Amino acid sequence: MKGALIGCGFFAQNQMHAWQDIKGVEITAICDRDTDRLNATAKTFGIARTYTDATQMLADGGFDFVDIATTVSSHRSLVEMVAEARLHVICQKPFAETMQDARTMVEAVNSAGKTLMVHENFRWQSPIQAALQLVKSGAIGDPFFGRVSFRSGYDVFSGQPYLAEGQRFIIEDLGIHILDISRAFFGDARRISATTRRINPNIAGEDVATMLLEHEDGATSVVDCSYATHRTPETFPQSLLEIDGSKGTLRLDAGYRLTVQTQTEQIIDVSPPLLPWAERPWHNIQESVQTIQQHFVDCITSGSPPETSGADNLKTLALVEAAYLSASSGATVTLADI
Ligand code: NAD
Ligand code: 89V
Repeated sequence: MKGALIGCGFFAQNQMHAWQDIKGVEITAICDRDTDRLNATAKTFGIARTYTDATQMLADGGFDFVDIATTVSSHRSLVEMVAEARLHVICQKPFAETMQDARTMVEAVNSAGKTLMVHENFRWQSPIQAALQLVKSGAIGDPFFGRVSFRSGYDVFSGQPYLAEGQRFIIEDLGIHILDISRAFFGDARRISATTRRINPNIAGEDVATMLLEHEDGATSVVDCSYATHRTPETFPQSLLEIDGSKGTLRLDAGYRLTVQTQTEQIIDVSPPLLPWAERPWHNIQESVQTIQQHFVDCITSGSPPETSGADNLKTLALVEAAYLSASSGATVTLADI
């Protein structure tokens, strides 16, 4: 299977490493408007075909899928171009700036009869997968309450300066992952209420968000995120879990320590492996990049829809929109209205 990548920035380096390690996949062309980033990436990964214009790369073709690793404002036009070229597409989160853009992209790729997956990788982290498997196996009975928590003081702005500039920050960039994890455990939500704060005076958007979700099956989850939390141990980029079920509880604590309490107590080390190209503390995220990209390839091969397909991601994006609406209005928002 041959692929092409658009966007050779900060995070695309992880995607390129992961493609290199996925059997049967070769990235044959890359594109970035920034020639320094383009050439540096071509050199690191030995890519001969380089482009500064995605239209030209798509016209030349020679690949089966396109990996879009640009920031959100370019997603709609790029996804539509890839759909027009009748290729499979994997696109980074946040998938879209508006629900309308997201729905249009899903429709465009659907009409082309191709696979569309959103690179929503946090639910694919191996510690989260270990917890999900336990809950799905019925180990703690029916889950009725959950907390998915991401609190950190890590400086994300040095690697991704654009995060300091947008009017929206933590829900759109990070909360989107944490809301998606909540969906993976508890299913879709009926209603959400949220509060936000900006603690760091040097950024434009909110860096603290607390969200309360009422899920369709009656479970409640609290999704809380902060980049203004300075504490030890610094847990970046770990998502922590507390789940209460009818037969027991599960906790994923700092240091990838998973505790399951039923009649007995089980403590499991679910530390993610350190892939050869990965580095701490990002290795947890980096491993999930490889897992999600492998899932994309498997889905194209088998013809089955990805778990984090474009259509699925509409539900996560709706939670993001609803959370901002709730935070600004002070009201609880019904997801069906988004
Ligand atoms: P970045 O700004 O470092 O890189 C984006 C690159 O895309 C830039 O080099 C830019 O020149 C290029 N680009 C933009 N529009 C283009 C176009 N139309 N044609 C060609 N090149 C174009 O950004 P980043 O930090 O790498 O983030 C990229 C995306 O990845 C964002 O949406 C971000 O939210 C996401 N991200 C995801 C994770 C994760 O764990 N899933 C982690 C970090 C970032
Ligand atoms: O995963 C992400 O989307 C990143 C970070 C972990 C820094 O929030 O932007």
